[in-house]
Amino acid sequence: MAFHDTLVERHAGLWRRMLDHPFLLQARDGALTNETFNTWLRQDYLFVEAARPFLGCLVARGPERHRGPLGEALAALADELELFRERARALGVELGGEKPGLVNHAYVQFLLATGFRADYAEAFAVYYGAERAYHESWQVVREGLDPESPWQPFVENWAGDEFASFVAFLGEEVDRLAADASAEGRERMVRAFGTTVKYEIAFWEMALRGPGWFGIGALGGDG
Ligand code: MP5
Repeated sequence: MAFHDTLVERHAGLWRRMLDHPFLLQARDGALTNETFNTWLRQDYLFVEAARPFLGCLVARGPERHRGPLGEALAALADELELFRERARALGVELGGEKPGLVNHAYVQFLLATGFRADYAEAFAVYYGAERAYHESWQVVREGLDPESPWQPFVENWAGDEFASFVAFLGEEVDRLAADASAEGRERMVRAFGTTVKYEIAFWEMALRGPGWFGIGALGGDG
């Protein structure tokens, strides 16, 4: 088995839990409320904005062969943020008026700490985890979402063929990095991937429960 699939296999229970998350199943089945979707929308907009330096860090730290493709992915985040703004306008949602919830804040801190301080291979495994997670999660939604739904552009963004090719490329590069890593280095990649999947589950859960901070509620937020 290729190492990129071993990453999922080693966390098969968590991966299944993520793909079976009620947010995704309800979105697929037409049972998700607009309010819950809009919570995800507002929080994920902040997440993508704040996570950009993580990818910038990979561009700077990675091997020369990653500079082009990851540089393009970084530039493409500007279009993705525009997609969020355009959809928010269409849905009558205000972006930027909300602070990052605890899960969002923690996930971003994890990305930045990993990007700046962990082995490059470990940080790359985290990036792969987040991108593959979104690819497969939105594929679940695609199975049942009405193609006319205002949420459909997000399905196309992450479940479509172009993103599938990018995730496949990342998988091949994960394999190359793993082949060059020590046994301990590969274990660090496995563990970091698992932490990423946990954050992905927590992020869907946050959309359902609300973006507050424990004990502080909506008064929370970053700063
Ligand atoms: C992604 C995302 C995908 N937007 N949000 C979360 C919580 N996880 C993964 O990353 P990208 O850079 O938007 O494709």
